[in-house]
Amino acid sequence: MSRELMQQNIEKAQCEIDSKKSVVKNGKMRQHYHFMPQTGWLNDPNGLIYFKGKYHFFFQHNPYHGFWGSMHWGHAVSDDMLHWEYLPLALAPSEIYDNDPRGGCFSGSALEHDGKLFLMFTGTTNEGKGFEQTQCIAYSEDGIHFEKYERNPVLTAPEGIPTDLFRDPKVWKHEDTYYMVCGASRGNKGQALLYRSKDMFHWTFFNVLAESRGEWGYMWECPDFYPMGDKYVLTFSPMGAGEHTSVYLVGDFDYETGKFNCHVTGEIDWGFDYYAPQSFLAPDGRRILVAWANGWEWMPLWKDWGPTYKEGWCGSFNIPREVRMMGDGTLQFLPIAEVETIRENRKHKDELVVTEKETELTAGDGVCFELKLNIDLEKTDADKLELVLRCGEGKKTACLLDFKNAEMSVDRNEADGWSRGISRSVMYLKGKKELDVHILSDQSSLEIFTDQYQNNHSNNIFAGDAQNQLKIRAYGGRVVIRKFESYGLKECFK
Ligand code: DQQ
Repeated sequence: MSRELMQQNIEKAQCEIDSKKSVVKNGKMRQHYHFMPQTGWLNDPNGLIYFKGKYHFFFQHNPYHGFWGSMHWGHAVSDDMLHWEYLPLALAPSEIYDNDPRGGCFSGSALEHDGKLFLMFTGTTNEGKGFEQTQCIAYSEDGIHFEKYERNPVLTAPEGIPTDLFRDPKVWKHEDTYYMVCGASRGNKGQALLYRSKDMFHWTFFNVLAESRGEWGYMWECPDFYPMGDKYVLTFSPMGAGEHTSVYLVGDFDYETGKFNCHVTGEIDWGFDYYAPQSFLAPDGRRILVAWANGWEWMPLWKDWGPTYKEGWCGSFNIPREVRMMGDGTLQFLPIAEVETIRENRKHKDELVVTEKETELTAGDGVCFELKLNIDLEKTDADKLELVLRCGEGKKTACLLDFKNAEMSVDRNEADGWSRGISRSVMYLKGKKELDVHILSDQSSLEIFTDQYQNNHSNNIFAGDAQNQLKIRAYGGRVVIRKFESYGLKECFK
């Protein structure tokens, strides 16, 4: 019976999607090469996996409205993480443990086991005692149609952890044991709890992998844990940690004791729109990281989720990134190389000297484009470089690289009459001879990567097609750009 109920709920949602998807497709604000829903709301990436020859992305989804509510898992497959085929929804609320309208099937992960695809998710319900979050399982033979495990939930909140702050299981297998890291809160401090299991159905608490001492907030959402070389990386999105939306810790992990000794910390992205990242392994061994390009109302600089709900959708993923580790244990986050396959219309210059006079550049159609600069810091004597992006009709987004103070900022206060805020970060310029800048612009987003992909700003802006100019100028001297390259980027949304 319960299997049928989920199926009915999926079919109902599917009809809704089919009836509205052409409106979204014809919308003016929809993305062109970033992953987004066919209709409705999308937030966290879930269950990312390469399974039976395809990339599978699942996502937190409300198929009914461009606002959060009643969480389903959407599902799509791809060969390149850019062109997607949407599949039937994978999970819909249907059970006593996941059927609250302000709950549903919350975030989680995927694992292949015995040729089947297993999803581990958080069921969120409210039986009158407040929200209760428990960890649950669903599985599929074909990777398309899922069935919830009849003995769900497989894990409930331990003593001392509020039942509404225990969620987002990330599972993996090491040797003959399964492990799971779960986000939690204890005594108002965020925690990543580590569990282990011999069969994925019976779990025992192993250790607290890491916890906030106050600096990283009161609750950790969407933790992830994976090896890189001989180190381990823990990432999470802290609630109540100011402007820090996605944090990474690098350290040593011991499977005997379950102890993680972290000695490097960093920020994945400084922008307003980068949250709940989850990683997975591509078949060629790359560690790929995908996040939700938006944020929550409790964030200090949050304004709202943007105007796209008017076109029947809300939410996209940031461009998938490859994670690499530097010699000092810090991490780099590079847009996936697959982006090169959708490039067109290359423009390049081997040397470009930027003065205080504003110069216009060209990049694709000025809306969907990629820009790469390599700044020669030794020949540059200016204090600052300004890149004026998506400019036109009196609007613009300004990216300022302040060499003197080693600071970077992205100002979207004049971007579109809707967005606001200035995202800021430091740059690591000491002893550097050059500075790289890489920009990806899509219809409603700007992602700016600098400092060897260690200093990144992802911001949504809702700029119209007439905002297609790109300008550059220096302040207090000249900036020498050793290499300038730009491309248009082709349409990928089906
Ligand atoms: N979004 C999900 C939760 C998660 C939060 C609910 C993070 O599972 O903690 O949609 O954005």
